[in-house]
Amino acid sequence: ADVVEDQKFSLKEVLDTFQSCLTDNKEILIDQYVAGWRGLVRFMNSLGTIFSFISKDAVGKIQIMANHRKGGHGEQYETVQSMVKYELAHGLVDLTKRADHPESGCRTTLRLHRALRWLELFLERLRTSGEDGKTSAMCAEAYNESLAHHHSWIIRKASLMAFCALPGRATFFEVMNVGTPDQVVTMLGEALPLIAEVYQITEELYAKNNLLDLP
Ligand code: 1PX
Repeated sequence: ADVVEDQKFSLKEVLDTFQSCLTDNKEILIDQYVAGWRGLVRFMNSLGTIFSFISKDAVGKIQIMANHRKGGHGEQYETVQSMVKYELAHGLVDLTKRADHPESGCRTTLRLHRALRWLELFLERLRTSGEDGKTSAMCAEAYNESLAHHHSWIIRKASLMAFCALPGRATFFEVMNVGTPDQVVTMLGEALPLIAEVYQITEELYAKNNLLDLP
């Protein structure tokens, strides 16, 4: 059964899920956003156990968001916009230091949001890379331009080490299960603008509400 599931898994479906989180009036649906992350984590897990420390943290954050949705105030967590409004109005966010709300939706989403920027930069490099492009270098560059700014020295070291275990571009494209390298490049070209838009909308919302440095 596992083999069959693995065969069906395609990165295109995952990126489609991300795109579906954007509503007509540019709100971001948390269920779809979280589902997108679930799919990415599944993809990452298929690349090897060396990524499990990353996967563990991501799954924890995905779970926190799913719990908010399932909780008594779940409807307030329908979109990132409604979540920000609700949590700020009710003092549910630690704004300057970690205190009573270490699992606020706002700070948890901010972590995923920063990782989304890494994803955007990494996929853009993959898309424009040549046949002999080195995935580990692309991944490290994308990381250093984004998430690394928010990580401690030890996490940065561990992450850069893990990236070295990434398969080469050809294998990586195969694992995506999208088709030929040309089809992967086309798919990425279609998906990236929407990922960038989701990122941009969240970034502006967080900037407007002074939430970009939540502890
Ligand atoms: C075709 C490309 C698809 C690749 C899919 C890969 C999906 C990766 C999902 C990664 C999600 C990472 C979330 C990290 C959130 C975070 O920054 N957490 C840190 C801060 O949290 P805190 O609660 O303490 O404030 C936390 O310290 C993180 C710990 C784990 C290390 C995170 C390293 C992130 C590197 C992301 C690159 C993944 C590379 C996978 C290779 C495919």
